[in-house]
Amino acid sequence: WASLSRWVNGVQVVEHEGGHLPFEADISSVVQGSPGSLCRITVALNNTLSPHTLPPGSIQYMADKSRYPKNYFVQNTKFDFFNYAGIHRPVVLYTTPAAYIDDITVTTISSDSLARVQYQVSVVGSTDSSLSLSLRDQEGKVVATGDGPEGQLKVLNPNLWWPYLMHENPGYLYSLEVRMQAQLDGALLEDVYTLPVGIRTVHVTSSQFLINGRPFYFHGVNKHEDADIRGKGLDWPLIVKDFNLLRWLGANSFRTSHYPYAEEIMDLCDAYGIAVIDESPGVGIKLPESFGNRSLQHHLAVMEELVRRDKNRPSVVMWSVANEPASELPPAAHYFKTVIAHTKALDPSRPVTFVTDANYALDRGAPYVDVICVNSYFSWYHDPGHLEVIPLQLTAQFENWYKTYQKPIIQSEYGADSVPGLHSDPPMMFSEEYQQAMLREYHSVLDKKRKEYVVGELIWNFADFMTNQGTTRVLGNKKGIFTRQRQPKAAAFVLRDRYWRIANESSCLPPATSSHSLFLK
Ligand code: GCB
Repeated sequence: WASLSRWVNGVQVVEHEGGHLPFEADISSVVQGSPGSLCRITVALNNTLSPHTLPPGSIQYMADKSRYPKNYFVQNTKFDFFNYAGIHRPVVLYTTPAAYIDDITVTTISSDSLARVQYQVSVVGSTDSSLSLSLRDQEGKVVATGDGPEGQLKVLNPNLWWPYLMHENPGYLYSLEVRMQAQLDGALLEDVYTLPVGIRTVHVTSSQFLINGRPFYFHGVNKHEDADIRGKGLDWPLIVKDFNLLRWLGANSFRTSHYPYAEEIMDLCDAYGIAVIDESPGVGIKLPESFGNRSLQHHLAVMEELVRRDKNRPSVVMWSVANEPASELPPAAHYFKTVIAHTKALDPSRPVTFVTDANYALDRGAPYVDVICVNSYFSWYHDPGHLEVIPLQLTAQFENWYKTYQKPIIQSEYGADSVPGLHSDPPMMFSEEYQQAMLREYHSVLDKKRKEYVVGELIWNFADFMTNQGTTRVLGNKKGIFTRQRQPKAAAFVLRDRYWRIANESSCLPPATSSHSLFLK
């Protein structure tokens, strides 16, 4: 939704702008009845998108009375997925003691033999509280303890958090138990919060993306929160299925294109070792008025909400502040400089990017990113049907970007639509064979450049998904390597062979586990 208001027993308790990210309201003062008495919660949602919302959009009134009824209008957007309305994720009612643990921030630094878990805890409701912390490993053994609102826990011989297929035990999580005791009006209050903690580091050089000091290559996907029946709504069996497919594919990463995903999905990324490029809903920022101060202030606020939600997740290895904005426009320089600097100030521990499809020579946001993320659709939107142009055009794309910026590059989107079951020899557009052939052409160039400075490739898209209707969409976008029902197309097998081969080349997995068998945790 674009904005939401909520009333309890007729009293407005909260109003929030923007979807995808959590917010809350303290309703104690309006639910004062006796236990068991009824209380009415009213929610009003508005999914109208304006030039100042994220994502932006605009309402267009159709004035031509000969063609449209009176007051006829449409919602225009500049993004390629269905603008589902409604509440897509759980709404919970919870209680706390009058004084409680409000927030925890954890960052980790490590060498092979020693890790430091730095923590900060904030308490609300009391100025007289004490905190004690204990860190347990997966066997339940306490490996470090601490106290007070900030400090460092030292862990000897830590089990590091590794991405899937980079280690035989990926996604290792400790659990940090934080206990608070507070005095309030003569009463002793207690609160406990347990936070999963993964110990890992992320660094970027001019040509590498390092996790725990080792070069990491993103071989993964772009996703959407989308499926039949539930649309965008959270659906546990679907999530479990998707993670099984990711592991079947040998994918070690995904980008949350083009908005923050449900926390339940992020929990599985932490636990399975799927590295995430965590993207804000800054998609389709194209209109000049969407680069103004009002939009900028909202974008900064959204980044605060995103970082606050996901800052403690080891799976999140980079923030993406936007997808394919009009970054060649003059105001884009100040806009992206500001959004990226703000995100880095909120979280100095992670690299920041945005995903571009602008020309390397004209892009005004690229000077501020840590990693260049480029989308391209050679032989699809450009030179349709001409697979033979890919090697030359893709090589030039990488070389131009690298020469200009000397930063690592991720091919953050590439792909072709295919209608499942449509076959063609020679490969023609929209057939499964064309999608396969296009992948192979891209891969031949990626195989050369990943030895130099290309640090990842994310296919567009994991699965087919719903979009607005249009002459280029056939019941939605068909660039999935799986159908919308999660059945593999021929392209899925091309990627599966490739991802497992890349993983085997670079991992420290013992040979027995690097087969094609499903890697179950
Ligand atoms: C893009 C967009 C993505 C679209 C995709 C496509 O560049 O980032 O949202 O769905 O291309 O298939 O056109």
